[in-house]
Amino acid sequence: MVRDAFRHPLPAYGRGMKRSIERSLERSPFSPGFWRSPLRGPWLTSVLGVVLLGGITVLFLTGLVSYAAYNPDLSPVNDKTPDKGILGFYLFSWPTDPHWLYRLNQGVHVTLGITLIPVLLAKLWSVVPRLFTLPPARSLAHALERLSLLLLVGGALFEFVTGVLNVQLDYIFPGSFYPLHFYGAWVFFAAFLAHVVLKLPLALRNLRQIREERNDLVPTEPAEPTVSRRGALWFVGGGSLLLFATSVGQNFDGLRWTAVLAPHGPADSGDGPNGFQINKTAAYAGIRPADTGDEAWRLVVTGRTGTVRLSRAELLRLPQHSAALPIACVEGWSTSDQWWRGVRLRDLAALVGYDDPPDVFVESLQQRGAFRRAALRANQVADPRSLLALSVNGEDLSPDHGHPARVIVPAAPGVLNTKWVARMTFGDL
Ligand SMILES: Nc1nc2c(c(=O)[nH]1)N[C@H]1C(S)=C(S)[C@@H](COP(=O)(O)O)O[C@H]1N2
Ligand SMILES: [Mo]
Repeated sequence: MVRDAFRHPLPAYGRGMKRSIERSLERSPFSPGFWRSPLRGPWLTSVLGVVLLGGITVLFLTGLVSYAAYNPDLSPVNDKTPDKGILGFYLFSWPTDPHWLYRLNQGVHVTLGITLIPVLLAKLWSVVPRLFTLPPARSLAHALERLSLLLLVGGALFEFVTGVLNVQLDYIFPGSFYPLHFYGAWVFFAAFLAHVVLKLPLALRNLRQIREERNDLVPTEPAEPTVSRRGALWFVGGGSLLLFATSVGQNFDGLRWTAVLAPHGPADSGDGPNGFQINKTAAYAGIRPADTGDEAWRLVVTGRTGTVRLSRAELLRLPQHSAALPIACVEGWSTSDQWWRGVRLRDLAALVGYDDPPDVFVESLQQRGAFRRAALRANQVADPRSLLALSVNGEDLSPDHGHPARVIVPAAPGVLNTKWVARMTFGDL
């Protein structure tokens, strides 16, 4: 009886089951019939792919350059990626010319990254049926290819998400954004390169051909089109343009009000000489007015010949110099040139025994926070435009811009321009 049942499984039940599995497979993303958009096909995927090839290459290069700008091989504080090993092979002494170098580099990196989001999403949408290809791997080569796609897609999403979160949410990963975004970039770019080598010839052929080859992206049962492929491209491009137009303004003082998407957005930093973008306010950084007053505050400068303590009045009696320089933050916002005035860093180095300026380690009054100290390289200290600024645009620094004194260095990332400076230690780092 039991054996009989095995040999003749309940016929009606069995057939019904098979049909219902088939039907649910048809409705599931694993079935080719599930993906019906007539927009999908080699042409759309190729166009988006070629745009990303250019865009992501620029993102990678500006990212590497931005990383070098942090002086990550200057101990002890700048290096957030001490295990970088050979990934730091290309590091170079960040120059001080042209003085808008970091502003341009980072503006391009962040603005382009934001602008490419719709293109990336459209590209992923255009190939999403392949995510559900069955069987998962037909051969070892196919398995390896799919694994590399996992790194590619995962890497892309990871880099875009960490980048956007860092820009929008003010460093929600304290101190760890740099290693995440940096190592992630190498993994992503390696997979990206492999993908380009494998697919670029095909993409170019798809773009040149009048009649495209059918491939697995073309739906087997296409739905009625609701928009042409060109229309879809315009839609993606329009999305990119909108993102671009609502973020690029954060790099220009007069246009900042247009940067409605930018977190620091339309300026809230007030009018007057100190009325330009503020990153962290004095209150946020926990700077107490009692510690910055003329009575309490002293700049402690240490070097070869010992330690010198200077009040603000004494600093003002040293030779004063001016420099027109921007603040340019890693987050992709920057100010136009501001007119800073104060004491040259190299004059402070000379005060403690260095005619030939060495590196300097700068510490602020701030007790906590990632950016309360920074190391500058000798070439940055030596530049005559590098100042310990006491005033800006003809007025004393405001508390939020770093009163009583702040560092300003040409072409350097904003984070190296330490505010509320308390101590400077000159010497090779
Ligand atoms: N002490 C201290 N200095 C600091 C910071 C900080 O948080 N604390 N932020 C840095 C960063 S990330 C930037 S972009 C600039 C911004 O300067 P601003 O607020 O005057 O525009 O200050 C830098 N100096
Ligand atoms: Mo910054």
